[in-house]
Amino acid sequence: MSDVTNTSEWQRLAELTPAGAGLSLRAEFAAVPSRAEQFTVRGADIMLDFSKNLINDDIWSALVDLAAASKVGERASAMFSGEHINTTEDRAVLHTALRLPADASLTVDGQDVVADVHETLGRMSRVADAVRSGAWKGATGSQIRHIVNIGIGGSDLGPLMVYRALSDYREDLTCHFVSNVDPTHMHETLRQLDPAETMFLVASKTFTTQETMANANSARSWLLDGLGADAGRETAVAKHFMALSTNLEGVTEFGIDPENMFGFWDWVGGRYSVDSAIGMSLMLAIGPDEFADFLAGFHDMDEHFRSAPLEQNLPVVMALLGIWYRNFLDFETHAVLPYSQYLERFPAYLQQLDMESNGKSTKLDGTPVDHETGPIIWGEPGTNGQHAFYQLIHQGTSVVPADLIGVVNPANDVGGQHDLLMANLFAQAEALAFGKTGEEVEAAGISGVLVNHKTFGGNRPTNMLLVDELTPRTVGQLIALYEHKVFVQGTIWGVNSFDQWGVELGKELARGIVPELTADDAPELDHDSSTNALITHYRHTRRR
Ligand code: G6Q
Repeated sequence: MSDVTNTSEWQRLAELTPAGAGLSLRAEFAAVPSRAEQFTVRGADIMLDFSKNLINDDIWSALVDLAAASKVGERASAMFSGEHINTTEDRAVLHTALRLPADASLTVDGQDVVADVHETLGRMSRVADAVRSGAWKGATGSQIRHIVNIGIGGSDLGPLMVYRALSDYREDLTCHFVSNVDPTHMHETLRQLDPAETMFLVASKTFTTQETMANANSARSWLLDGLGADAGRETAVAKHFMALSTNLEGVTEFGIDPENMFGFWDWVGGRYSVDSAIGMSLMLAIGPDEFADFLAGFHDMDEHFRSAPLEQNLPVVMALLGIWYRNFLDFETHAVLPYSQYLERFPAYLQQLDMESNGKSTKLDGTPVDHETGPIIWGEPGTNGQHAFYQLIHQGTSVVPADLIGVVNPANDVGGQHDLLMANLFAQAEALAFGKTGEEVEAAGISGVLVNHKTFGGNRPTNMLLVDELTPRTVGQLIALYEHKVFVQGTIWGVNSFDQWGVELGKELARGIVPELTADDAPELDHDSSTNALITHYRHTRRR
C-alpha cells in the first residue's frame, strides 16, 4: 500500500508547514475581515467555527485536496453499504445501520439489516415501557427502580456518558454503571440498592469479557442472597437480569432467559455500540421515544457526512485539522473541553473512540505506517479545567489544539450562570488565539521581568462547536460527528479504525497471572525478574 506521505497533496502540505507554524492569527484576522464567516460550517444542529486554527487559504485548500486524494467519499460509501472494510476481522462496519429509519432498506451479506435492527428496537421498547410503567415486577412483586449496567469499554463508556448528558430527560429509574473488576466498584454501587427493586443489564458483546463476567456473577450472588430462597433462583434471574449481547449461548448458560436478551451484530464495534442494544440502560432512563430521537440525531449527522462537500463537511473539517496538527505541526495531544457539565464524560468517551480506533502503527496491508497516527485525547469540562491545566495550554511549551464545545440554550439556568459559563468559553478561545503581547502588558503598567511572565503568545488553535440545545437528538449528532471524524482520519492514515489488537496482549497475560496469585503453594514463576518479584510481593503481603 503506497503511503499517503508519498502523495503530492501530502508533499504540498509539508511545503506549507513553515507557513502554518509561523502563522499569526492576529495577522490573519486583520487581513481577512470575513475569516470567521469563511471558516464556519454547519451540519445538522451543530455549528463549527474553525477560524481560530493555524490555517490560511493555501493550507486549507491543500488539506481539502488531501481528503479528496485519500478517497474519503469512496471509503465512506463502502462503509455505509456494508463492505467488509474491517479487513483484519473480515467484518462489515455498519453502526450507521443502527440508526437508519424503519422505512430504509439495506441488505448486507443476504440479511435485511434494517428489519433486524427495528425488530430489536421494538422488543427493547416493549420491555422498557413495561419496566418504566411498573408493569414489570421483580421476583418479590416490587417495582424496578434501579438499573445496574454491567459492562466495560464500549459496553460502558457510551451508555454512561449519554446517561449523564441526558440526565435532564431521565424520569423515575436511576441507572448505575459498574465496569471495573475492582470489587469496590460493585460493592459501592450495590450497598445503596435493594435487590427487590434492582435490574441488572449484563452488557457484553462477546459475553466472555473477564471483568464483566466476574461482576455479573457477583451481582447474581448478591441478588439471590438478598431475595432469599422464596423468590426462586430461576424467577429471580429472569425478573432481574437482562443481557445485551451477540452471544446467545453464553447468555443462556449464564441463566438469562433468551426472551430477556437484546442482540446486535458482529458489524457493530464495541466503541460504536451505544446506539445498539448496548444503549438499553438509556432507553430505560429516557424512554423509547427519546431514544428514537437520539438515533435520529446520529442519522442526521450520517446524512450530513454522506452529502456535504468535503470543505463544508463537519467530520471532514475536524479530521483534516487534526491531521494538520498531528502530522505536520507535530502536536501530540488534542483536548476536548466541553462547557457543559452534562457532557462531563464526553472526553473519556472520545478517548476510547479515537485512541482505540486510530492508535495504530500498522497499515491495512500490514506494513508499518510512515507517519504519526492518532493523537492523545484528553480533557475535562470547562470551566473546571481553566482553574487547573489551562495554564499549560495558554503558556506551556506544548501546543494543544482543543475542541471547545458549548450549548447555547441551557437546560437549567440558575442566576444567569449560563451566560457566565458561555462568556468563559468565548473568552478562552479569544485568549488562546490572540494572546497578549509584551507591549499590551507594558501598556497595562507592568514592567521588568513580569512582562514576560504575563505575556501570552497566542496562536493556540481551537475549534468552537456550538450546539443549540442539548437534547437526545443533538447528543446523537455530536457522537456521530466524532465517529466520522475518526473514520476520515483513519482513512487518510490508511489504518483499520475498527479493530483493537492492542488491547489483547494484557488480557492474555492476566489470564496466566490469576492462578499465580491465588495458588495455595508458591508457583514457579518464569516471567521477567520485575514481574516475578511483584507477584511474590503480592503473595506475601496479601491477607486472605
Ligand atoms: C471496543 C472494544 C472494547 C470492548 C470491551 C467490552 O471497541 O472492543 O472496549 O467494548 O472490551 O467487550 P464486550 O462487550 O465483549 O464485553
